[in-house]
Amino acid sequence: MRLLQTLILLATALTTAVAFSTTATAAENYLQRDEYKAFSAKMVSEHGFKPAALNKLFAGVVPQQKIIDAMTRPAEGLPWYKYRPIFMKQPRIDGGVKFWKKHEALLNAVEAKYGVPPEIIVGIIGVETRYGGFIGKHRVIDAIATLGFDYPKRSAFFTSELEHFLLLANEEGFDPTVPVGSYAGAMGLPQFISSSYRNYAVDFNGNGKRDLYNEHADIIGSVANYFVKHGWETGQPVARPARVSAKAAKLAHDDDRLPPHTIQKLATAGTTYDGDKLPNDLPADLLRLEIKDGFEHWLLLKNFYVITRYNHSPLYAMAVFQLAEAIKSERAKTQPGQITSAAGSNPASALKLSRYRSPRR
Ligand SMILES: [Ca+2]
Repeated sequence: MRLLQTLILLATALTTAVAFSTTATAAENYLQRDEYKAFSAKMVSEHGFKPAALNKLFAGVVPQQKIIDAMTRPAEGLPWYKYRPIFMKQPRIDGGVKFWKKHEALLNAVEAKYGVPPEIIVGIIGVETRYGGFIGKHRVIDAIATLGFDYPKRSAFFTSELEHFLLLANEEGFDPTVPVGSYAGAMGLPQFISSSYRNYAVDFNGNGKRDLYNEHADIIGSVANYFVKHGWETGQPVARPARVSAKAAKLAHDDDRLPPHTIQKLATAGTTYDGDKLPNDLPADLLRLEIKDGFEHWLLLKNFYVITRYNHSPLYAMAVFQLAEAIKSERAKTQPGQITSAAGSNPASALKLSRYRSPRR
């Protein structure tokens, strides 16, 4: 299966390469550009790449205006009440239950090793790629070269990602013209960018390579390892629905940050929250999300911040959390008597999932 997929991808890449050779002119690709020349010189001097091989590779890489366009209008710019329905749909919840069932043994083995509960891993993969249903359509090399060389705002970051990508291709033994991914060059089912792939992906099935496209052991294990390396606290909650006084509302924010307050401080200011009482000295924060007729508030714990290390938008992290809870709740309906993992979430918010699925207020 993998060989077939590789052959198909390779065939696609070859077709594309032929198209490039007939349509891309020297003026269109990057070979004469100073940005490329500096990058190439670095790859040669620091990593021993051959100039001729780099030129051959980049002869088929042309700037992609559609990638720059996509960068300038991310979904995370939407208000919460428009962002949430993108992910909280019944097919995506059902898909998560199905994915969990199919990979249950792996999810359990990964939780035993890393302490990250299945629903969070399934939630991430569900938000990122609908469990592999859509992994992106851009060649990774086109995406990160375009953003590195033609998007000045993030040029340093994406030029570094391009460097990581070529090193990754060498380390994992793949052809750098083959992988496809998001407009920002994120790869595989968990959508790892190149530096994350190199730093946090794991070979969980021990076959000697880290494959985030085809090997579910590596895919699931890598998401968990990413969370652990960014401070996931096993068994701790993520977030709770909250109600706030006018005074507490002033402590709420809408960007990503480590919890600067404590449960006690927020309670004293007039915050109440669903679920069992949390320790007074636990670091906590308040998130404010825009709904149609105002704002809703959430109590956040450290693990919510850890989810924002995957994508810095609190909207993203909340979508992952709510999808995870919805999947866990849906799955519980078909698993009578089974004790589901309580780590990273709480029974109270699971019980409130009917509210999550109700039409917008
Ligand atoms: Ca592997």
